[in-house]
Amino acid sequence: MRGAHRVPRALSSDCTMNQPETIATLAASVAAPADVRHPRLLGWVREMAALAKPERIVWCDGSDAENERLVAAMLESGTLRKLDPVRRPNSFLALSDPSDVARVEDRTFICSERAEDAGPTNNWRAPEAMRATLHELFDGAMRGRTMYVVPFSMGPIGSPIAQVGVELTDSPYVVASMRVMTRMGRAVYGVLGRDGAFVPCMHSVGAPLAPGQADVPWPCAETKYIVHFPESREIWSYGSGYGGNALLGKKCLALRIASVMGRDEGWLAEHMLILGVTAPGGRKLHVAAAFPSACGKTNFAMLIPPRAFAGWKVTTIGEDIAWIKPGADGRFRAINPEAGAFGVAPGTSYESNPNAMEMLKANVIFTNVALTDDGDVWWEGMTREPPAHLVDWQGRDWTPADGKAGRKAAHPNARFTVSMRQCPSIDADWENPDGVPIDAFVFGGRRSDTAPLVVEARTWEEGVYKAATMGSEMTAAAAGTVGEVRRDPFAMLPFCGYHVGDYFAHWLAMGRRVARPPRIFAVNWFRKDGAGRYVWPGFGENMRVLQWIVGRCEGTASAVETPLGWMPAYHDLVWDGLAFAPEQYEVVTAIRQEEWLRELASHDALFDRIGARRPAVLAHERERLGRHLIATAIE
Ligand code: SAT
Ligand code: MN
Repeated sequence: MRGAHRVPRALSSDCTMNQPETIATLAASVAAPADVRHPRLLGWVREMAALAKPERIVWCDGSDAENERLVAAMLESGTLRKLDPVRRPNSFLALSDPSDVARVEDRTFICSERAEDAGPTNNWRAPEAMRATLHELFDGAMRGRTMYVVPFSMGPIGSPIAQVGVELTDSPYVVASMRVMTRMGRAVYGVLGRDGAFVPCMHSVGAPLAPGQADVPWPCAETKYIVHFPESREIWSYGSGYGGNALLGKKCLALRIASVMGRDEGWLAEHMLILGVTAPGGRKLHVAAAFPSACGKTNFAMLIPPRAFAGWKVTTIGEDIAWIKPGADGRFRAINPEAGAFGVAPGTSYESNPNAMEMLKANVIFTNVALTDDGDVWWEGMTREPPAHLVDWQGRDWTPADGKAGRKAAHPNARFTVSMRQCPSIDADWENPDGVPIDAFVFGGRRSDTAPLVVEARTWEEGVYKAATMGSEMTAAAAGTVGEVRRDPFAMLPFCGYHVGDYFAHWLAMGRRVARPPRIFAVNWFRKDGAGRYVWPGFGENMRVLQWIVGRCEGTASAVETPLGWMPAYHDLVWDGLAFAPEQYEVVTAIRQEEWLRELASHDALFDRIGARRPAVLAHERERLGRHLIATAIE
């Protein structure tokens, strides 16, 4: 495998003898900038350097000059190629090792002190044993490489809701990406002061270099570990340089560790986009919506209303993660802890998401998309006709004939990394440290059948049940079987850092913590007809559903009661400018008894897995739903 060379142990200890690496020289090389005055941070960096044995240490300041140096080095090493400066100014393409293209959920661990606190949906290892494994893996892991100290803030720097992390990494690609995805740089050292709290995040691609050994463009290791210690709030990641495996502020800190903080401190860390929506002459509402990875969150967050919705405005606060806290006004307030988007490129086009396309015009790091002959990027779905020739994500020639034969030019989980600031629909309040008040929660999966276009829960408890039992067909965002339905509670299955039964209980309790809890809706844009075609047009047309949700929150939209909750009748949605017949509406909204009996059996299997920590309220909701479905003659 390209890039996965591990230095044999014997050789690596020889290197130690050739390169005198005494504690004294190490300590000298740890010398931190004057504004780092935090003994615990210094001690940790020193300890990690002694373990991983990098050749040098760089304390990152987040400056343009530093970024330019990193980029220059990555152009030199082949990690990045520069795209055409006119077509795609200041933008770069990285092609990963073909073995390192997505999150590795089966290599992701929650090492709580007790196994039962990780729960049945997480991989657990005893912390002691895991620490021993990690120490062995990280011993000398950074030999021949630079260890970067990357200080970052999730949330605006210095804001009371922000959390600080420090990532140590031997990947310059990770440093450049963290600079886009988080508030990274010198100001964070100031926030830390002498004793500020931070989450230590240790990362190595796991590919040490022997003296004279040539590097590869995308170093990584066959063995991968993405490890969280929830009690001590630590993250260790080994062997991957890709996305959520390596940019540790995102899924590892802002979801897995933050979900534990939220449980302990009375808030929520969620896999949700946040958007603002304003009707002509109306009040501005805010919606937080959870979908599994690669189910169109970025598209929904940046939705452009269709022509018939003149005067409606949708603005973007976040597109992947929300931190939600009870506010003094009796409402939930949400912030986006991230500063950038790490979005799925394939399928993104001027038809599906014009805002994203505008956002991607300059200053982007693309990963695993295809390269055009004129130095620009392309991916499946960007244009109707593919270019006549491309270099694919593995660096091979590609023509439309290859596409017809089923070979993708871009990897299905190819990504763009870009600052949220460049998003044309960015909300004026997106960095407001008080967050925005949430009016509605929306939960959605990718389902060809069973789940209707939209349904509103009658109560908070019914909404929590819907979110807890969400299912979705798997996408390429994680290694696994694409297309298979899996239960993905709250779209948090791979991201909840503790027992999922306790997480449900936490949600139930949080609904009682605010005087005005948001309404809860479940949506499904992905229903198919008998011929396997998507029926709902999706994208901007989702505005029609969003409008109904706004109307429900405002008390103006009507609905019919179904066994699942409140649903819009055909005439409750606005159809101006879209030819969508009642028969098509029937296909996307039908509640079929036989599908729902199968669905309930699958809910039961989930709850069986959860065991005794399933809140009794959800058992009660399950019974009620079963009764409703059987009592109502449907089909
Ligand atoms: O976890 S990643 O950030 O790589 C992508 C995702 O799953 O949404
Ligand atoms: Mn995500």
